[in-house]
Amino acid sequence: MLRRRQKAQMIVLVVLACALVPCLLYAGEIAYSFVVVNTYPHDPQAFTQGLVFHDGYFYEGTGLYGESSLRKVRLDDGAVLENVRLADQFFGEGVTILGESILQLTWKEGLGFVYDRDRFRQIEQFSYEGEGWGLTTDGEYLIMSDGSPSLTFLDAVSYEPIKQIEVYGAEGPIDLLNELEYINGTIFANIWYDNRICLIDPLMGEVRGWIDLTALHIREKAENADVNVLNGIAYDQESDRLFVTGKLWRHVYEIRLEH
Ligand SMILES: [Ca+2]
Repeated sequence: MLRRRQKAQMIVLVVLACALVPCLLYAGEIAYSFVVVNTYPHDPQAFTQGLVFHDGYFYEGTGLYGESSLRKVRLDDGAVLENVRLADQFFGEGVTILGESILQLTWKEGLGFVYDRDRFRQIEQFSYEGEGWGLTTDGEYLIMSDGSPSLTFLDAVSYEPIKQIEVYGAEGPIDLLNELEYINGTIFANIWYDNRICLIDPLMGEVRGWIDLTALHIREKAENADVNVLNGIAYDQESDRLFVTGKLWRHVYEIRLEH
């Protein structure tokens, strides 16, 4: 009888602890609002899987088998200045720039492509385990997502995995992490089929905040009923400009965060 009572008390304690701990640990998550600063044209045929900004241009990776590409895109009018088509058996995914190289993942093919940034030509390939989704860099490592709550840090020379972090917030593990952008010490991540961008501590994987971009998705949907999900985050380090778009969206939005 005593044993049963102790057991019941323990269950109550565990339940209380489970209820309280998330509040204590994750009270720091910030809900950011945003304002649209500028709107730019985006190719509505571009199934955006990777987006990065460098020196006045977007470098955009698009997906789908038979349609995947790497593009150099002009900001002001969305003109595609360079376009490398991937072979039909590759589904293009995340894109980032490190030094003079552009790197692009593929979804289930386990193969990454390295391009010379200026000549826009493929110069190297590398292999990795699992699926490729988003890709970014902290300037030292490549950081990739694979559709799970894990982010894998790869050596930038050998492409070997160095470490992995699990992204976790008040909602628990954050699954389906997609396109990425490392911005001033925080990883910004799209989440597949979610209108929110998740802000992540790159050291331990804790969620620092959220940006709810539902209003932009509604705006795109009003123009094109077939529009796909929010996906694509790029940052202009020189001018502190944050850009977002989506798959088949007609616009890239420059947004400013507020909270
Ligand atoms: Ca990005």
